[in-house]
Amino acid sequence: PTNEAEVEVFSVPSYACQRRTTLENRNTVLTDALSLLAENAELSAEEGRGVAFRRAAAVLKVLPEPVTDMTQLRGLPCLGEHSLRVIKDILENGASSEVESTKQSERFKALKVLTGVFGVGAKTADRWIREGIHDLQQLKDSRQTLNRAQRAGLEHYDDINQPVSKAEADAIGEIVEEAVASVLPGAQVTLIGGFRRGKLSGHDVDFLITHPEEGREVGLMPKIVSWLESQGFLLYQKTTRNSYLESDDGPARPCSNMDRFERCFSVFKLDEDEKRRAGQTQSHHASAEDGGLKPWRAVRVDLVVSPISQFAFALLGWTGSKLFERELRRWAGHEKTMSLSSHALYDNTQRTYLRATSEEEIFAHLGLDYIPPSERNA
Ligand code: DGT
Ligand code: MG
Repeated sequence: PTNEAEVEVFSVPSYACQRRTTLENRNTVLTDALSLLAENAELSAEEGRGVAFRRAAAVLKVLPEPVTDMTQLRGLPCLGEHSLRVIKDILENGASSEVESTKQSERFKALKVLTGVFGVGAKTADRWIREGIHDLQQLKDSRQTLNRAQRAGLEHYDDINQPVSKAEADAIGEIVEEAVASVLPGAQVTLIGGFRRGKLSGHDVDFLITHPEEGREVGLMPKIVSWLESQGFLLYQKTTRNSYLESDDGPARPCSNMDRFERCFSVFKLDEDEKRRAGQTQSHHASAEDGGLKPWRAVRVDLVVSPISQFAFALLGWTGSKLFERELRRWAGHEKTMSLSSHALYDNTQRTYLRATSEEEIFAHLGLDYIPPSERNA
C-alpha cells in the first residue's frame, strides 16, 4: 500500500511466527547491523536487549523493498527506540557508529574468538577475558584446564569456524543414514536446522532420528554413536539425556516419554572422498599427495532421537530459526495460554495435551496459518 506522500508504507504482523520469512532479504545492511548488536548483547548476558534487536531485524527481513526513508517504518512492530536510532544512522550516514565501535572493540573481538571454540560459552569467555586471555594463543599459553569439548574445539578451531556447505551436509547425511540403517532398520533420519529451511550453508548439521513404532527408538543413540566411532567418523562426541528440565522449553512436559529424548553433540571427520561420493564433483582441499594438506575436515553435527509420538513437536522445535521458535512459544503462551516445547503442546485452560502427528496440526492447534520451513527464516 502507498500513502499520499507516495512513500511505501508496510504492514507487518507482530509475531515472527505469523509471517513468511524467506532467505530473500532486501535489507541485509540494516539486518546485519542489528544482528551484530544482538550478538554483542547475547555475548554480554543481556538477553533482553539481544531479543529486541533480533525482533527488529526480523521485521526488516520481511519488507518487500529496501528501506530508504524512516517514514516507511511508521506503524511497524518491534522497532524500539534503540533499533530505530541504528537504522536512522545507517540511512543518513551509511553506517552506524555504535555498530562500528562494537566491531572494533577489543572485548567484542575477544568474545567472538573465544566463543568460537566449541564448548566455550559467553560466561567462560567473559571469565577468561577478565583473566587477561583475549585470543587463542593466550588461551593455549595460559594454564586453563579445558574440558574434552573445549580441547576438541581448540584442536579443530579453523574447520569448525568454516561454514558447512549443503554438499557437506548431504555427505554427512549419507553417513548418518548408513549408521542408522545398520543399527536399527526402519528408523528414519530427517535433516533439521538451517539446512531444512533451505540455507546453503550453516555452522553445523542437525539431524532428527525416530522410528515409526513407538519405543523402538529407546537406546538408539549409543548404538549409532558406536557404529560411527567404529568406522572412524567421530573426532568428538558427547551423548546426553535430553536436558529438558534445564532447557528454556517451559512447562510442557509429557512425563512418560521425556527420558527417551537423547541428544549427541559431535564433531565429524568428513573425508573429501565421502563428499565426492555424495555427489560433489570438485574438491577444494588439496589431496594429501598434492601438498601435505589434510584430505578431510571437521564438521559440527548434532543428532537428536525422538519417539514417534513427539516427532512433530521435535521437528518443529529443531527446524528453527531460533527467533521463529522463540516467537512460537511466546505466541502460544501470551495469545493462546498454551505451553509449546519440542516435546508437546499443553493447553493450560483445558489442562490437556494437544496431540499432533504433523507440523501442520501444531500450527492449527495454535490458531496460526501454516508456515513451511523455507519461510521460517526469521
Ligand atoms: P546454523 O546451524 O547456525 O546454520 O543455524 P540453525 O538454524 O541450524 O541453528 P542451530 O543449529 O543452532 O539450531 C537449530 C535449531 O534447533 C534452532 O532453531 C533451535 C533448535 N535448538 C538448538 N539447540 C536446542 C536445544 O538445546 N533445545 C531445543 N529444544 N532446541 C534447540
Ligand atoms: Mg544448525
